[in-house]
Amino acid sequence: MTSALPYANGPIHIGHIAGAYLPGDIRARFERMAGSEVLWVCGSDEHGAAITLRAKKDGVTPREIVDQYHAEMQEAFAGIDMAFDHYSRTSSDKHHQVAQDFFLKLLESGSFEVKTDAQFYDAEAAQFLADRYITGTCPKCDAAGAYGDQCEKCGSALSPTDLIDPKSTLSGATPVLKDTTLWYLPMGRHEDWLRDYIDSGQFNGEKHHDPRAWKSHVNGQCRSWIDGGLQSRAMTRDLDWGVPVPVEGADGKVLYVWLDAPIGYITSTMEWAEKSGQNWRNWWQSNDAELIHFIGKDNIVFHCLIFPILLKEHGDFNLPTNVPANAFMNLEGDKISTSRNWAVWVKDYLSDFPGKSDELRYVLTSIMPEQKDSEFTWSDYRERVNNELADVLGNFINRVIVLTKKYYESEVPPIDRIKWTADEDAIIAALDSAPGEVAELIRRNRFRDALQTAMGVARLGNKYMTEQEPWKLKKTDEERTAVILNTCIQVAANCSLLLEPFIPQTAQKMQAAFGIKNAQWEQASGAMLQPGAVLGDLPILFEKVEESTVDAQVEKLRTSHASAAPAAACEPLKPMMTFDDFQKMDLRVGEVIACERVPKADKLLQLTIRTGLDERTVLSGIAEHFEPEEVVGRRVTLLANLAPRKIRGVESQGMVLMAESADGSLRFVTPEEGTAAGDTIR
Ligand code: B3M
Ligand code: ZN
Repeated sequence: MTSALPYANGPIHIGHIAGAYLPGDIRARFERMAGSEVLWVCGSDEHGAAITLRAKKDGVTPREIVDQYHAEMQEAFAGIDMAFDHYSRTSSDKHHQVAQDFFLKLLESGSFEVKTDAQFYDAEAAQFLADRYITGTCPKCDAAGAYGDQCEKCGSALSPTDLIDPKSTLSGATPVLKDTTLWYLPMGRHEDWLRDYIDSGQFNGEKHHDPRAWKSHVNGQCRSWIDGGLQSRAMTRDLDWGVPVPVEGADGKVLYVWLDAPIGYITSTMEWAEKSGQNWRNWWQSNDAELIHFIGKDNIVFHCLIFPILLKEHGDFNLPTNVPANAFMNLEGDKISTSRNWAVWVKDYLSDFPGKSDELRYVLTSIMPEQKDSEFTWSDYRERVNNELADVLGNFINRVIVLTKKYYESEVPPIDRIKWTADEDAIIAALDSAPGEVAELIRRNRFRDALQTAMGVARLGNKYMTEQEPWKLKKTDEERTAVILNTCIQVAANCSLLLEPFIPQTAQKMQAAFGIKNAQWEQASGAMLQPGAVLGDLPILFEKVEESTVDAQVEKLRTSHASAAPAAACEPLKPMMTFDDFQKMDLRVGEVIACERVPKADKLLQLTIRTGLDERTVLSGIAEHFEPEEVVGRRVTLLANLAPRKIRGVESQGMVLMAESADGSLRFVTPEEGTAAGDTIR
């Protein structure tokens, strides 16, 4: 099993954990308890534009960036108990060697098409530009700041040459197209077998996996990529940071990060195998091994289409049997954003809530974005910790320990079968079925349901104790009291097993008190602790969270977000222009007299504007910010002599000026009261 290699360009936040790491940890912990042969590897992804852009921004080298965050990320993962078998890093010599060998094997087998292509080159920075280093106006929705590979406003996949007025983010200069040699992966060649692999779980004419075990949003995204036609993708880049292309004369060229990073899973396995005297091939090249990738939804194509092509072309590797990608987790009503500092950093959480990693694991698992985006709020965090962990699990376990100590000097009391009732039968039946139910849900990657099923056992025990009221019976019916307490103790012991994959620290404290060593899943049963066994002491498992505590966290989020805003607010100044350039623009006051949505274009509004010269149609990418009725009647600033362009079949004649703030919100540039349609703006 693998979890996505996090880019070593920033700290780990709770969205990362809920997305690609907590699922892997829960599954790995469970399989280890179930006695399966399981290996869970990960590592830092240290190449790619994400790293070099951060280095440029901070004025340091990529090596300094990756060294800092490789260490920080490992610390954060350890702090929240991500129990990887091995955690590697792709800047290591070992990985460079493995990735280069992999590339050469594919080169020899003719997997690539070598093409000389025009690529954008920044003469001032003397560097070819990766897609993310080029920004310009989106040809689809007119939005400024679209990247060479994608417009974040309308989501369109772009190529750098599609951009209008492209600029280099390194120097601001207009890049020039310059020929360079690139090694392309002709993905179109693989369309037929990929379609079988995704749609029917077939590979090499045999059943490979059950496609119904895959999440529908994963299959869906792959299918739409395949149906859209698989374009050839360049697998090398002209950059100086990355795995050098191991070909004579390819100086200054590196492997595309999405070629080298997934191979990082293999390197990580090799390093683990060397460390533990195992044979890595048993995990990647053996017929009875399964390969599961835990990732976020933005990595689906790379893990379900591109990496399988690379593995198949290499010829010796297994392909993934499941890629249960999670969606995204949002935070307090907004997307988590590193650049806007809108995040709960794991490191900060652990210092604000020392010893509370299980509380965070519990909440993140409870709201895990398994099928669709979900939302973390501090009030929800507080409610779940207080009402579920503290009031149900913590309260139940505490009463079991306290009452057993008070009535039986902490010894498990014997059962008198005469006093056994159907109530106990029901509890034991639940204990017999829970382990199988939880196991099945975990293996189907339904971690929320698995956790709630395990917590259901604690809920059942708590309810049973409250209803049976052993503290009342103690005086009048000793034997019945013993039956009830013994049953509660069995429930508590099962909770300590069933909950371990989710909240390992708490579970292990409970197991220690119950004298359970080296807990195995199969130990879960209705008679885990025999009469005479002695229960150890246990402190209160969960402290309640005060409202003021979470209010402070929300306040901290808002202020840290605001503090980040000024830095991010000002986009870099565009290259100088001349007065003549400015003279070419004809800016007018316009009045919006009608406004409607554009069918199938959820970002666009169609405005009808009275300009004093005429009434004209202008399309504007503001549909996510304004309702049509909010726009009608406004005075706007209009660039009136912009060449008309057809967008989504509608001719747009001009552009309405908007001011974009750091948080992405848009506002109109409104001419003052007293101006009228047709007034010239100078
Ligand atoms: N470094 C993470 C991301 O896209 C990316 C995953 C690589 S897994 C091989 O955020
Ligand atoms: Zn766009």
